[in-house]
Amino acid sequence: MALLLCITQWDVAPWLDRLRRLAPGRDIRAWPDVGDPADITYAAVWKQPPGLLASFPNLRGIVSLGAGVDHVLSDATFPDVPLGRVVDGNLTTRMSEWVVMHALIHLRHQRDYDLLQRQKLWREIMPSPAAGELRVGVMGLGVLGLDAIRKLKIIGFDVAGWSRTPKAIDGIRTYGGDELDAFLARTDLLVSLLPLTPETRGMLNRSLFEKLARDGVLGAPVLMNAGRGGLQVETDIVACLDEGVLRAATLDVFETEPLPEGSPLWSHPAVTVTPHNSAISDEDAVGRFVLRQIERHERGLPFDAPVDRSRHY
Ligand code: NDP
Ligand code: OXD
Repeated sequence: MALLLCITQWDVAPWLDRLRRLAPGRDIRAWPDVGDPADITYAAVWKQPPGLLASFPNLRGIVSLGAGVDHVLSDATFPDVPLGRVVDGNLTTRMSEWVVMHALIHLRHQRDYDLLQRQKLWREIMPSPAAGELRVGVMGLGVLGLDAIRKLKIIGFDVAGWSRTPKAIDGIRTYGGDELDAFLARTDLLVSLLPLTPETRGMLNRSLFEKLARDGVLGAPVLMNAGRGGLQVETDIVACLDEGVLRAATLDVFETEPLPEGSPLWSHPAVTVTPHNSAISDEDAVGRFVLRQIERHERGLPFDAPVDRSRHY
């Protein structure tokens, strides 16, 4: 009965230390030092090598070390065992901080003021709308989208949300899956907090950007994406920025990560890049969460945040 930590692209050592400290009595191993594959009953994973999980004959459950699971489910040989994902209050709060901060940066022209400061120019940028004049649309009303939209609303933004199934949120206009065009037509600043699934892949593209509101207070619509890079078509983003279809883009996630040195997004004057850290994880909290999921499963209980594999999220 062993828990395998299978992490690529992050340093596994601190995770292993942390989990062993939190659960000293448990047999915890770190890939590639698996030992006998028959010992592995649970796996906690971030971008596992394809085929690896299928090689454990006694595997009973898998927990993604992130909130997203596209990195886990992209493995065609993914075994038929329960899959859980991270839902953590700290992670959710961090994401909302990122969303609110960047929405305010756009509202208050902060990137333009940074430029003026470097030129020692004392100048006001007008018009300077209030939050209530900017129509923010949040795509994805799950754990992250719901928290972000409520916090945007508290700041005073004119918010609305869109999700696959319709939602009723007190005081907030919401749109269901088939109402995407109406949602886009009232949106000046689009925030994507969607998972990457076969349905959402590539949907942040030119045809969607062209449906955003053209009469907003910022002059042209703004895109913010912290969902997954696979949602966006980066050549369309750059072309739409250059043509004025979009005014600006703030991106935390990219088609290829780390963002390649040659990407035009790095130096585009209307693009803000953050390195997939909008929702910084508290590793202790995530470690405790993962161990709690395994304890629950051992007691015959479902994971706290089970993934529906037919929906891919
Ligand atoms: P949830 O599963 O709680 O919510 C997903 C939301 O997206 C739901 O509202 C769901 O609709 C909606 N959705 C899914 N598919 C569609 C679709 N085809 N059309 C319309 N709406 C759709 O996820 P979280 O909020 O916890 O996380 C969202 C994503 O954020 C993660 O999957 C991950 O990719 C990303 N993420 C990024 C991080 C970062 O650091 N950049 C950190 C953490 C997460 P419905 O409500 O109807 O089910
Ligand atoms: C996640 C992430 O899915 O950090 O949690 O992207």
